[in-house]
Amino acid sequence: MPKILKMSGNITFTMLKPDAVEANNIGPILAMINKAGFKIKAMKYLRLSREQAGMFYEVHKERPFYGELTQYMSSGPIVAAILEKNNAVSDFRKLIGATDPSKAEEGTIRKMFAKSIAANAVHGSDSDENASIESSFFFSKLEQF
Ligand code: IDP
Ligand code: MG
Repeated sequence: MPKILKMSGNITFTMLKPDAVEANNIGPILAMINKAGFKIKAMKYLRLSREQAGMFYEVHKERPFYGELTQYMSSGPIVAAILEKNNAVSDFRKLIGATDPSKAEEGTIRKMFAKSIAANAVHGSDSDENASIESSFFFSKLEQF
């Protein structure tokens, strides 16, 4: 592939959130992600501390739901992964659907698996820049394939 086409937009970062893990939905969600054409470049299963969740979501620290969000995201294990595909960020946002599952389209991951606006099954980066920042929060170069 010509370098210019590979330069941006080909990776995104995701987390399968505590509600998805607790409900035994890791397998079904990963199957949807693979079926949609995303390749897994890195993956780990871990539990964030409250402080680590706070660091990850630092951009939201002034939002009213920040406390609830960081408590929730540290309430149980998650799966973190880097995904690769052309137009990864926007294609993945389409696959997961709206933040509020009651507003998510039919067939999206959040429509199918999310419990609420906070416990909404999956995270997806909102820009190429954040995909890169979020990926390196969880994974060293040695852990990316
Ligand atoms: P996104 O995950 O669709 O990008 P953001 O606005 O970036 O949505 O919010 C980050 C996360 O914060 C959401 O995925 C959700 O878990 C949580 N969140 C967003 N809005 C609310 C809310 O109004 N109440 C509780 N939690 C929320
Ligand atoms: Mg976001």
